[in-house]
This record gives sequence, structure tokens and C-alpha cells, in this order.
Amino acid sequence: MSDQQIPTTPGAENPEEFTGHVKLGKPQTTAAGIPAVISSAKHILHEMDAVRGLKALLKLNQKDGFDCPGCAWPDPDDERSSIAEYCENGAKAIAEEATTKKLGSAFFASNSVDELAALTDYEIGKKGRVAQPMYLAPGATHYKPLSWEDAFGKIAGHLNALSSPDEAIFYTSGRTSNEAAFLYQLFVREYGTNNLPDCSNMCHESSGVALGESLGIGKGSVTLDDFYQAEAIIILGQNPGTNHPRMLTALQKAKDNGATIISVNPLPETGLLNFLNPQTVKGVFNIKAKLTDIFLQVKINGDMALLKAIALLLLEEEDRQPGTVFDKTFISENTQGATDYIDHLRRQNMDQLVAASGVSLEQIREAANALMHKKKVIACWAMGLTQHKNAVDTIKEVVNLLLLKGSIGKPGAGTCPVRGHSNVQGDRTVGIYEKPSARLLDKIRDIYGFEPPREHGYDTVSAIRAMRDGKASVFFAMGGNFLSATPDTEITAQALRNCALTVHVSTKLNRSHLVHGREAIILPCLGRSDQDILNGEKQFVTCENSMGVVQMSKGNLPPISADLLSEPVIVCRLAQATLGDRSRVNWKHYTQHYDYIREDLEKVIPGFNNYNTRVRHPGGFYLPNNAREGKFDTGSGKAVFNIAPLTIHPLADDEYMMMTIRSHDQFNTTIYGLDDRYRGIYQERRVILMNKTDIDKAGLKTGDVVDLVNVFEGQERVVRKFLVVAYDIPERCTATYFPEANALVPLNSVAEKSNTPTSKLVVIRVRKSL
Ligand SMILES: Nc1nc2c(c(=O)[nH]1)N[C@H]1C(S)=C(S)[C@@H](COP(=O)(O)OP(=O)(O)OC[C@H]3O[C@@H](n4cnc5c(=O)[nH]c(N)nc54)[C@H](O)[C@@H]3O)O[C@H]1N2
Ligand SMILES: Nc1nc2c(c(=O)[nH]1)N[C@H]1C(S)=C(S)[C@@H](COP(=O)(O)OP(=O)(O)OC[C@H]3O[C@@H](n4cnc5c(=O)[nH]c(N)nc54)[C@H](O)[C@@H]3O)O[C@H]1N2
Ligand SMILES: [Mo]
Repeated sequence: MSDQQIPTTPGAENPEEFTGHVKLGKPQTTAAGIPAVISSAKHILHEMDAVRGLKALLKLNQKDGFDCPGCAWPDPDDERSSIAEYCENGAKAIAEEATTKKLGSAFFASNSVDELAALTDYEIGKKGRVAQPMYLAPGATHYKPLSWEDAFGKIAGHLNALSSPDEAIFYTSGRTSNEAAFLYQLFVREYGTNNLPDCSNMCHESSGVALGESLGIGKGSVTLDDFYQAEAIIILGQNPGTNHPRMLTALQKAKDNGATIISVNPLPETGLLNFLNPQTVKGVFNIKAKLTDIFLQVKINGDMALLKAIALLLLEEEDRQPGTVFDKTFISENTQGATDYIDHLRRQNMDQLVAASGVSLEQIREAANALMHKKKVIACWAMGLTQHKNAVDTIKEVVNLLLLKGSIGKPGAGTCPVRGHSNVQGDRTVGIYEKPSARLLDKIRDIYGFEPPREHGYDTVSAIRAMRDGKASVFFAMGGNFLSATPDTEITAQALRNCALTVHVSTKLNRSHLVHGREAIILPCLGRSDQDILNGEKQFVTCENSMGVVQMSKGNLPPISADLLSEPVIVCRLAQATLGDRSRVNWKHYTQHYDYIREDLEKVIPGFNNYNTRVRHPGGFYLPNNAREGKFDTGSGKAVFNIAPLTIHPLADDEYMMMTIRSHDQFNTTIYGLDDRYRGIYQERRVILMNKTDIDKAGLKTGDVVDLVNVFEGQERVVRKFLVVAYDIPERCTATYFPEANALVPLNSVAEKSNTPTSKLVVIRVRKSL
């Protein structure tokens, strides 16, 4: 098979993978409960023996244990359930990572790269953990083992041969610990570039930009405790039942304390509707908690219109009874732009807002009434808001609503962008950013005595362009699965193939190892659950969760191979090999004990003072957060109202909006299984969810096999063989799974200001497969 034919997306090129049938059940109305417990056990026992499984689960999210490698939802500050502070999908993440299936030289000798690439992502992931460093020579068909020494030597050789450090790209996925991430950015900057794209560029970048500009801090402002005090919680564009299951426990508690919950989503997601907490007696006895009070089934990207409509209704009531709806004191003392924003609201046409949102006026009124006299409102959101062209403006519109209510910087209220990867927020805090602040660079210079580069580097989208266009030729990834996670899969594949060298620090085998540069290297690392011992002493690393709490994480399982290194040690050894005597950093010192890394990190990054002491306190510590305290570092010291236009999406008769979403059985590009239990879709992931009326109008029926086509800037993209499934989704809206449909997301279709691919709105046509 030639390079060009290696499948970059599973299924499209080799239809034998496509089962051609899907089993449909009724979408579930209740999340978690006993089926979730059974599912956890099944996944764990499939990958390891019961003793190892139990050992892992007993330490998961405990104060003396390790941080779940799943999502970034925080752990309770106070008491934690001693046996089960995790969720079904956390257990699956552990099963995936702590598997005892290992891939060594024998595996790679008997499986060529082409053969492995022909497998589905699901099959590739199930192969197991990479157990020793592997090297793919130019033109070779098989990966062969090499020593760590040789691996670092080869990478250093490539890096030092480039005509500019800017020809190398250093990607990070969000599982990397604070310690590893801090050292990584330090190495990359001493080497001489700010090319530090990360998964955040595809994830919450829009939240960071919007919150930074409006409130002066790119992170959310709430703590878990705020949930328990909130009067209303709005959840937009998020599917917590699947992606942040432990959030349901917090929502249930909020609800028990009297909060009203409003959900905004094109899909009636199971977890948002009802919840059975398997950790409680009620849950075990099947007494379910209804979570959502008001469900607003918006059209894809109808959020801006909906938010403006709600604000307009609040304004009308405020006009009738001044001072009863808006927090006038807060607005006048702490914000700027309110008058202009209110004028802007008055110019809105309610009929147009209603039509653009896809929600009836009656329901919008119900939501507005629910918020009318409440003073403590929390807004939560995730990818349904961030991955749109107007994402930054939409998130600012959420902030506008909170500002009108004075719902920021006080208990029970604020912003809650719910992060994805378990340490994606921490990685950014400690310096993984292609647009570093002058402050960070000055500090690095002062503490380490070298001058870091000042020019901004590539983010994820511009990194792909740079490799495609031959401007960068070494790609190094600290975790992640760049090929499958990024948009426009075929272009990314070409970009990676253009490289002289692609390197991945990885736990599991994935497709990015198989669509590679002229040479390729896999560096196998320890995962969260693995014991990490240096000089005979057990080490721990630290992570920051979605609410800014920094905690220790200490794996407890014996590593599956003696040939794995930890991420911090990999960075140090790579830095030593690459920079040699040129370096001003004592890398060796950092490989002796991670306390030494933290000692220096606190000198560079604000908020970490007494790091080693404070992080040893059970539960860790909160990083400072001005917005939480009602202080806004926006330049003017005020929170900023934003005025944004309403975006309407005109569609031709045969066009649809498509969002790419996660099933219940995956973690991003890692596919745990083929079922999406909550949505009632089993055994097939190549499906397109469509409204029944649209299916009828198009002359299709459930089970038809179709190809999906996108045309953007004159270029056609096609993914083949998807099964039509009738689903409760607004007309003209469709959904497919990430990453199967990524080949349809145009590289140039990005959010304004944040450059995030618009993975939740791709315009497609649907045509019957031949
Ligand atoms: N088990 C598990 N946990 C995970 C992950 C995983 O893959 N599996 N991934 C992790 C990561 S990195 C992240 S970023 C998070 C992702 O967490 P989510 O953001 O919850 O993930 P998505 O599946 O992308 O879901 C987006 C939700 O937004 C809705 N939506 C799509 N478009 C729109 C829109 O225009 N408006 C509105 N209002 N809603 C919309 C979809 O219907 C869906 O419910 O989860 C993290 N946790
Ligand atoms: N169409 C579409 N595309 C999307 C999205 C979408 O909603 N729709 N979501 C986007 C989002 S929100 C995100 S965050 C990105 C995710 O992008 P990535 O973070 O790049 O992708 P993951 O699938 O999370 O990466 C999984 C791989 O990480 C490696 N890994 C796991 N644990 C560790 C570890 O501890 N250390 C190391 N070194 N490696 C490890 C394993 O080899 C595994 O195969 O995808 C984005 N892409
Ligand atoms: Mo993410």
C-alpha cells in the first residue's frame, strides 16, 4: 500500500470495517444508575485482572490517590466517597490506561504500519500500551525497537539540523501534568520557539478569549460550593451525563438546595434530564432525580439568539418594575458598556430572535421568568458553544446575561466553562501557550538566565498549515492523537507526511503513530495510574481541575514495562540531548525529585507560592482568581458588556448543519466501545442523526447508507458510508460522531479570535451511497 492509500479515517477507504447495520434502542431517559456500574466493571475486567482493577479504582480521585485521566470536573473539597469517587466513564478511562496488554518489539515485528492503519480506531486502541521506544526508519514498513539514548539522539539530531527552531512544532494534549508541562515549555523556549499548540486550541480556547476580554481572566469563576448555593444554573452546549458525569451529582445537590436548572441543547441529552446516583441509596433503589426544569431545544448555533431573547424579556420586566430584575448597583460600579448593550437589546426584533433560536417564545418566556428575580445564576458550557465561528461572541453574550444579574464575583454565581482533559487548564497555567505573555517570558529570563523567543508561535490550525506548506518539518507531540483530533483529516495527514520526523510521547497506540513523517518515533510514557519512582522514592505530579484547584496525583499501579519513562524525565533527557552545554537549566536536578521542579515553577508562575507544602495538604489548594472576587483585570478594572450581531445561517434546500459530538463510549479519539447507550444507538459509529421530517423530505429512511459532503471555499470533502438514524433533533440540524466526521471540518473554518475549528457547525449535503 502506498503512503497515499493508508487510511487516515477509519471506514471511508475500507468499507469492510463498516458493519452496515446499527441497532437502535430507545434513547434512555435516565443517566447512571446500576447499568453504569455494570458497564464500568465490564470495561475494567476486559483489560486487567480484578485485583489490579480494584487497586486502581480505590485510589481514583482520592485525596491520596491519582487524578482521573478522564475529564477535568473537580473533586469535592470536603468528604469523598471512599469507594467510588469516580464515574462510569472514569472507570473506562482507567481500564483503557491501566490495561495489561502491552505492545513490544514482537508486536511491531509482526504488524506492519500499513496493516495497523487498516484497523479502526477502536481496534487500534484495544491493542494496548506501547511498552518500549519504537522507531520507524525512512521507507521502513515496520517499527523497530531502539534505546532511549538513541531515540533522544535522533530527535536532537533533527532539531539541531533545522535552519530555525520555528521549523519544529511541539503539541500538547491536556493530560500532561503541571510538572511535565512546565519543563516542556521551558525546553521548547530555550530551544528557541513558541510553537506550542495544544488541544485547548480546539477546545475551550474560545472561552479563554471571551472571558479574558470580558472579565479579565480566561478561566471560570465558580467553585463547587457555588453550585450548592446557586438559585439557577444554565447549561449550554454540554453533555455532562457522558462527558462530565460527576457534574450530575453536583447538579443534583444544587437542585436539592432549590436551584432551577435550564438546559440548552439541540439534543435532549439523557444525563441532563434525569439522574440516578449509583453512590446513593436512592440511586440504588431506582429513585431518579429529575435534573432539568426547563429544556430549550435550540437549533445548532441558535444560542446567541436565545440569549438575546431572554435578555430582552428581562429588560422589558426591568422597564416595568425598575430595580427588580437587573442588579443596578453591580452594573454601575463594576461594568462598562451597559447602556450601549441595553440600547442594542432594544433594537432586537423578538420574532427574528425566536426564529433564529428555534425555541418557541412561550418556552423562552418560561426561562426568562425562571431567571427574572433570581440573583445567583451560574452558567455552564462546553463544546456546543466553543466550536462555532461566533463562539467568542456567544460566550460573551452568556457573560452579558450574568452581568445584568450581577451574577459574578459572589457566592452561588458565576462562569463555569467545563474543561475537557483532566489537566488542560493546568497546562495553560504553567506556560503551554503559543502566545505567551511578556510577563511569563520575562520571568523565565530572570529565573533561568536565557532570553526566550518573543514572537508568537503556531496554534493547532496554523501548525497544520505550516507543515502542509513545508514551513515546519519536525512534529513532536506530548500525548494526544493529532491526526484524528484535528479538522480536515486528509490535509492534516498530508501535513504530517510532509515532516522529516514525527515523534509521539504516548501511552496507547493510536492513528497518529501510523500516519507519520519520513521517520517516526514513539516514546512510551507512564500514565496517571502508574507508580512513578525516582531514586527509590515514590513521586507524585500535580494537576489543576476546571475550578482552579491544584492537587497531587500519585499513581499506584506497577507499570506494565520497565522501559517506560515519566513525561518529566522524557523532557529533561530530550533537553539534555538537544541543548547540551548550551542550556542554562539544570535538567539533571529535575530528574532527581519532582519537588525540585515545583520549587522552580513557583518562582515563574504566579499563585503557586509554597507549592510543595500546600499541594501536600489533602485536597490541594485554589489558585487565585480575581473574577471570583469581583475584581476584573480588563485594563479598565470593569467587566465589559459586549455587543455582537445575530448570526443567521442560510441553507440551501438540500443543506444541513452538522455538529460532531462524542458518544457515551469514547474519550475523544479513544474509542472504548461501539455503543452510545444513552442515545440508544448500538454497534455502529458511522451514523448521522437527522430529524424525521428532514429524512422524509429528502426521500430517505432510517438505515439508508449515505455519503456526507461539505463544500468550503470551492473544495469538496466527502466521508462515505454513514447510516441514517431518525432522532429527536431540530429540523435542518444533524449530528455525527467525532472523529469519524472530522474529514468534513474545513481547516479554514474557524472561530473568530480563538481560531478554534468549527466542529459544531459544518454545512453538509447528504447523498445516497452508490
Ligand atoms: N467520557 C468522556 N468524557 C470526556 C470526553 C470524552 O470524549 N468522553 N472528552 C473531554 C473533553 S476534551 C471535552 S472538551 C469535554 C467535551 O464535553 P462536551 O462539550 O459535553 O462534548 P460534546 O460531545 O462535544 O458535546 C457537546 C454538546 O453540545 C451540544 N451542542 C452542539 N452544538 C450546539 C449548539 O450549537 N448549541 C448548543 N446549545 N448545544 C450544542 C451537543 O448536542 C452536545 O450535547 O468532555 C471531556 N470529557
Ligand atoms: N470534530 C471534532 N473534533 C474535535 C472535537 C470535537 O468535538 N469535534 N473536540 C476537540 C477537543 S475538545 C479536544 S480536547 C481534542 C483532543 O485532542 P487530543 O488531546 O490530541 O486527543 P485524545 O484523543 O484525547 O488523545 C488520546 C491519546 O493520548 C495518549 N495519551 C493518553 N494518556 C496519556 C498520558 O498520560 N500521557 C501521554 N503522553 N499520552 C497519553 C494516548 O496515546 C491516546 O491515544 O480534539 C478536538 N477535536
Ligand atoms: Mo477538549
